[in-house]
Amino acid sequence: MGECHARNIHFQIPNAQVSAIMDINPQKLETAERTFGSVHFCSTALDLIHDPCVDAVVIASPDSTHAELTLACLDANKSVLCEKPLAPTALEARKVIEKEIEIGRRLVQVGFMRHYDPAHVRVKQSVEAGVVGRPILFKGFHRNESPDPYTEDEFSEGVIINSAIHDLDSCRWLLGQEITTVHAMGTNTDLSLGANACDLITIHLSLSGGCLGMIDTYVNAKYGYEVGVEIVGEIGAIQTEPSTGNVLRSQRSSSQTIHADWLQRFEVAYLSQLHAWCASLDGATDNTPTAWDGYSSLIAAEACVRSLQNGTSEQVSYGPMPDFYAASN
Ligand code: ISE
Repeated sequence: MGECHARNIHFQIPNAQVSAIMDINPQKLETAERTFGSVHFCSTALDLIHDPCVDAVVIASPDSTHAELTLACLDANKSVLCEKPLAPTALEARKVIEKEIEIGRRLVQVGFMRHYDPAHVRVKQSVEAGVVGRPILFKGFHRNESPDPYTEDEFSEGVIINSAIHDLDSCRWLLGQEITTVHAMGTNTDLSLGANACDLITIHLSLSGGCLGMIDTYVNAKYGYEVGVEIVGEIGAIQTEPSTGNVLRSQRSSSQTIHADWLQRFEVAYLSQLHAWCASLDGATDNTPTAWDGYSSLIAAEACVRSLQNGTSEQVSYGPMPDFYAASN
């Protein structure tokens, strides 16, 4: 992800450039040197954050480091685009919110890039324009070709906190409602992952505006990468269009390619996300996903983890959204 963001910033965004890079992988650093030339190569993330030539920071490090590094950026008074999840736990995400409010300026954007995917944006605009009437059902599907290399013990939690968190965020964002109850179920389709590793997770939800939701996140789909949503309303329904490649006709059949991964599927969204982030650094008013979105999605995701573990429906309770975040929601 870091490489994708760095290339986009350096080569696609006017008035922005990569000035420093930190990566624990020496091979990535060699590639970066060839790609970006004379940037500062920092040996620690903190060195990069405090480097005077750095105005703003993109965090694409392992999930467990996100909150700690975001807080370091806030301490240095630097804006940050942090990949999801904002933190390994909602408790740590709360610290980010408290720090940002204490500073009194929006400095954190969370990498929920679906907010910049044209198909998702069209669905949101249509729903807001009342085209389907009052929304009554959200349906989301999310397929990864193969799972991340989690251990069996942390597998199911990883699927929820790292993958399904996008679906939980989409649901909140597209409907403009908060998730109030979740019920998650999981199954293992591949014993080589360990019998307790749920590579298919379904989540049923209810939302504050009376809408219901159903999500399936299947991280071992083998055929490719796909994400989509449908919103059913009282007088209509709208879906994201299938995002596939050109139609190939051959040997009396026709076929379409399917994306391999999120980098292909969300190529346009990743770039638009950076455009919006950089514009917000220049003072543009923005609607970008906030630390509150990062926190709320983690609260919902943790409720899903509890639900999966206990076989229960779980209440989701965030507490009231601080006024500080109201303007952008
Ligand atoms: C990955 O980390 C992402 O963020 C992708 O957008 C998501 O679709 C995938 O499931 C995650 O593993």
